[in-house]
Amino acid sequence: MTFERKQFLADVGRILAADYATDLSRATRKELYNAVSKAVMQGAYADWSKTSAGGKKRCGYFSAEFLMGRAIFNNLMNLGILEEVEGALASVGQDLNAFEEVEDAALGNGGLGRLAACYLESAASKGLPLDGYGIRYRYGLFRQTFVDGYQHEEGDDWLRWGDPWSVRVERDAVTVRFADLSVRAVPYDTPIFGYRNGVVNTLRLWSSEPVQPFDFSAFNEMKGDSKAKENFEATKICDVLYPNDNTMVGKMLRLRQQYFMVSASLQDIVRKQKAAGKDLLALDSDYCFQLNDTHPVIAIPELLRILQQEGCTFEEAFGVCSRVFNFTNHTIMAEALEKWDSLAIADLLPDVYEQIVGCQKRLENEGLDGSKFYIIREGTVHMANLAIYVAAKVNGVAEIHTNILKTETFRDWYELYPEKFVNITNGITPRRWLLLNNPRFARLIDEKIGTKWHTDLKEIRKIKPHIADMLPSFQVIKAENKRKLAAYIKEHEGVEIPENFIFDVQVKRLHEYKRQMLNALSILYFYYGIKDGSITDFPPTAFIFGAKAAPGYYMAKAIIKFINEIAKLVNSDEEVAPYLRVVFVQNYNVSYAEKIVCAADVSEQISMAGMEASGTSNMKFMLNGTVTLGTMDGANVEICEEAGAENEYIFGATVDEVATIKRFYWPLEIIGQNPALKRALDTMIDGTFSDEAGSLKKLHESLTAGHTPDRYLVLLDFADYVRVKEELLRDYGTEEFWTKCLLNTSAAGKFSADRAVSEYAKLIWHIK
Ligand code: 26Q
Repeated sequence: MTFERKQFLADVGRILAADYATDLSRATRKELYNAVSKAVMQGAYADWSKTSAGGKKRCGYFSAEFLMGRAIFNNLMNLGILEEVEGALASVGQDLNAFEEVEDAALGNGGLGRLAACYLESAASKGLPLDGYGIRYRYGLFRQTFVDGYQHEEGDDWLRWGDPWSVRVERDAVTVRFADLSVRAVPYDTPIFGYRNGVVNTLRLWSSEPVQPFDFSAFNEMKGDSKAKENFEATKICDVLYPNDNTMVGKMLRLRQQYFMVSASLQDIVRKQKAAGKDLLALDSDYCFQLNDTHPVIAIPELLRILQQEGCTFEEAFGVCSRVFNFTNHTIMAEALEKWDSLAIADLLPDVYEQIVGCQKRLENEGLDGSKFYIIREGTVHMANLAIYVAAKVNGVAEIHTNILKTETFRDWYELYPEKFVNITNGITPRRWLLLNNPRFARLIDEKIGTKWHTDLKEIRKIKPHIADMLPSFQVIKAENKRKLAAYIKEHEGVEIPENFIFDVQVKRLHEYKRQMLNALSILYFYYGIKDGSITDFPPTAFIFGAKAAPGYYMAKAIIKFINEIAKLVNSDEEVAPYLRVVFVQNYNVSYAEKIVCAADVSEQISMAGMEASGTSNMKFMLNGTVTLGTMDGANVEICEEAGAENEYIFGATVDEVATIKRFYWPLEIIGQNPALKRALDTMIDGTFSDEAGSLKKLHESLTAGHTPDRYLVLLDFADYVRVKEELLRDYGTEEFWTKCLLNTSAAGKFSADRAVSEYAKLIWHIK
């Protein structure tokens, strides 16, 4: 996009006048943000219509979540006009950085949703024809605050001021039919700008509306108000993102959401194919679809239904589906694998259910062992099995995860269809996660090796011979990033973190398997150790947490309360003040992550081995020059391979050890042998912390009592964790330590989302 300052400011002025009857000198921040964004959109429109014009095979990324974060800075950077716009605004006395207060688009929970966002950006930057399809939730992920240490949730009213980055495409609206209700699906398109290559792909999010905008029969006193109710139900479908991560909640409205987005997307695409006079049986020469976990898997029976409605036989339609659909699994947690009550689907979507039955029958007709291979069993539909049976390719998201899928979770299916299973290790976009969030570090790298790494992250290994040179500047940059983060935390959380402290960070969704508890207990261990003199010369460390808990996840919320209580205890104790600080930041989101990732000294990736499919924050920290304190889980394993295990801090039971230990695990023995651990645990029940609600007591029980105490082996790994953590903290600040940091950056090439989408394109999508 070429940039002309005068023209740009004139455009902004025109939009301000038209939309808000105001001008550049009087506009509020929100008005100015909307006008600047719209001016950019209009400027890029020609490229957008050019790219989406078609002509080559495209992939649709079907996902219930797209965690895009803030659009403006990324878009301006990718269009190559960040400095120009900043300058133009400065020339009229306005500050681009004021847009830092613009809220994130938080239409996702965590890793899976952010991965979708990174892949869209990377695909556009690689010139790959990938478009996102999802739901335009009226409310995104809840906003989190803490009240007396407890999480409180508020609605995320992200559309209050409109969304200047999307356009409503009325002409592509379709009708989605449920047994009890028909709704209109209207798409809103958001441009996805490639990094300085003129490519613009599309994120298409569907919004639900009543088929009949207003029904005057409501005024007919002879009739009931059933239509009015129906209109209300129609808008409700897109009301809110379900705030769950790695757990499934079997709510009918969630099923409606899933069907709504895939039905709308497929109807839209089939209609266009027909209008272009294409043979629907050859749909796979123009399209393929990636199913982001099981959430959009109902697309399979929906396409079967549509194709038969268009005159295909079941077998023909099945053939098309087996060529266009692919499935990514993001979790081995049993509670996240979607299962739906057959009756629920049959009631809500009878024609779709019929197709699922068709798949089950087809599978039975193949003479497969029904105890191993089923889609419907005992009145339950297993969405992952449906996906694996039909899809062309099934992939896990890190080597270790794909191996677990092959040997455990989906072992029987893997033995049946070995050629279907592939691994594509996750990746992150280096534009948002280094160029944008850590510009000074990016410039330091540019100075040494040029800018090729911006679009080919493997190049970053070339900094290796320059590491010694880079150390002083790197330390200055990190210190500056830490200062900025500390100031932000001071302002937003009211906690002071001295800048000479080590910043030890764990940010991710709150889940028992991610073991924030392990981190929390280690802090208590250090705290009491410093107080009783058994730990001396402790390196001053700030433990920084960020995490949202699913509102219905009792234990996760209890862990937040526990950590907030620890923070209160530690931060108000003058004796330990020179050594310890604890802060749990509120409302952790993409924009907070951008500030935190560039300022961290330690990246905590401490899940129980075998539980974290991949993790992606581990990659973000690594790229920004942070060592990993972690278990051999998810992508940590590959991080060790790339950077050398000697440059990370690894502890704990491995997947194989976990499997054997779990069979005879008895945590009380461990507690008995470790008085310091016992003291840390006792704080949950001995009155150290206020616990009127009894949640800390329940936490204590989850670790020590019941049928399966300590399911995630927190106590088993505790001693090793503390040992390695102390070793890390004591290494901090040495030349050797800083060298490790930069070796991590230099080895992060593999974890580019550019590499990941290229693999998808080549191995799965067959697009260029
Ligand atoms: C399912 C049904 C009903 C309601 C909610 C859900 C639901 C929603 C979100 C289930 C799971 C999720 C999210 C899962 C997720 O984010 N998984 C993470 O995916 C990342 C990207 O691959 C991995 O890096 C992480 O390891 C994995 O935890």
